[in-house]
Amino acid sequence: MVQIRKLFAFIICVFLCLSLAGCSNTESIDTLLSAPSLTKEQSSVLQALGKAHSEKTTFVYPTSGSNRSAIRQLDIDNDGEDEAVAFFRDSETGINARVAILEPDDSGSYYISSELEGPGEGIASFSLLRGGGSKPVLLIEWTSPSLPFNSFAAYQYSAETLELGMEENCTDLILFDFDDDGNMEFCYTSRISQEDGYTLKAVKLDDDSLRTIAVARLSRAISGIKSIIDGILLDGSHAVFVDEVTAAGLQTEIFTFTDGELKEAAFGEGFDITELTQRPDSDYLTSKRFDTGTCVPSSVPPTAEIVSPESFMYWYSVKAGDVVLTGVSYVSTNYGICLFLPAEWMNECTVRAADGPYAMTVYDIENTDLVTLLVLGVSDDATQYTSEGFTLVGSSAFNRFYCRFNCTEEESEYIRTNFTILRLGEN
Ligand SMILES: [Ca+2]
Ligand SMILES: [Ca+2]
Repeated sequence: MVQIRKLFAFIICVFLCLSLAGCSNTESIDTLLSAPSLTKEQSSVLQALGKAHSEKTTFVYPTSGSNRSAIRQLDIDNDGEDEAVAFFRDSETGINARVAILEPDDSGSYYISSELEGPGEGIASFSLLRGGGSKPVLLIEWTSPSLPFNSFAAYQYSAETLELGMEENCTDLILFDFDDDGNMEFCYTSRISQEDGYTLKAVKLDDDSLRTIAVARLSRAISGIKSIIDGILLDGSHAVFVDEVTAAGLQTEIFTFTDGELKEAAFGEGFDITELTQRPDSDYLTSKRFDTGTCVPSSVPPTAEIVSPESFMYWYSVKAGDVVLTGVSYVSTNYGICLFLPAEWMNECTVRAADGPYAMTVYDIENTDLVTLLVLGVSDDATQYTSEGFTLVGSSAFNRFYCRFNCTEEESEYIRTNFTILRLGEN
């Protein structure tokens, strides 16, 4: 009877959790959601966990990343057969979440072959890294609401034993293939101590073992990390953009991955990328990927000869170690848009808020309007404006954006094709 109650509790849990996990887009969860009932494998995994743990066992769902399922079938020892990986918490044995690996037996039922307690109460994300060797790495980012940072732990599984390899605190962790060999590496920021600040480290699965291949010390002025993202610079090199919290606001440091090292992007043309990216607004984006590469926005103009420097947002990237200007735009964080303008305009143009319903107009030195931006709600009638020559350049969930051009065909084409909807906090 106890066993049945346990299993029943588990099934209630799994249905509750599945209904909460509807936003996931993994194949596994789609299959689970569309299944009329639990599959034989899932029931068997539930039974195995129910036998080994108390009634106070609940599943723990990863809160980010593409794998949001609490049970996932993966071949984590590379033997050609899937194991089940399950995340759960048994509040009778502790508050931290646990990971269990379950193997199918000859009759197709699952049994727990190995399980470990994680260093946190929740799970941010997990992934399976493959290197050149035969042993993949199960990488889990664990969360602890009571701590100012997460931790990650890397596990390998063989001979039915899950072993902990690397474990460290991390404020942020990203996966990307920064040496272009087809296998993912990972990169994370970690706090050394209050006095010694933070580091950025890159780790590669080489053959069967994890190796820290690059370490960079972050600016000593920072008090926290907002986020890290990967990007590609103008010269094609991989870079990590670290958005940092300082007493004065935010700043970004850029590290390039070259010759097996993380190098801080060098200064060029008299610019310091960190100074360029200092900004007080915590909601403002760190960087944005464009066709030409990833750029960081700045209010600092590239020269002193600009007629109206405060009108524009300048986008910088790094080429061969030098900071270079790659774009000029008008940015409206209110509307979440970025209107790129021909770079030569910055020396002779001004951007001004226009009259009436128009969001802004760019004027040349003779006060001729070159382009006017109109913002309408998604349900507003645009007929009047299209008859005045406005054309649609983009739309978001709330607005439609129109431009009226009074410039060359080439210039208007450039503005139309580069019009960008910014989604703050995403890239
Ligand atoms: Ca296997
Ligand atoms: Ca790689």
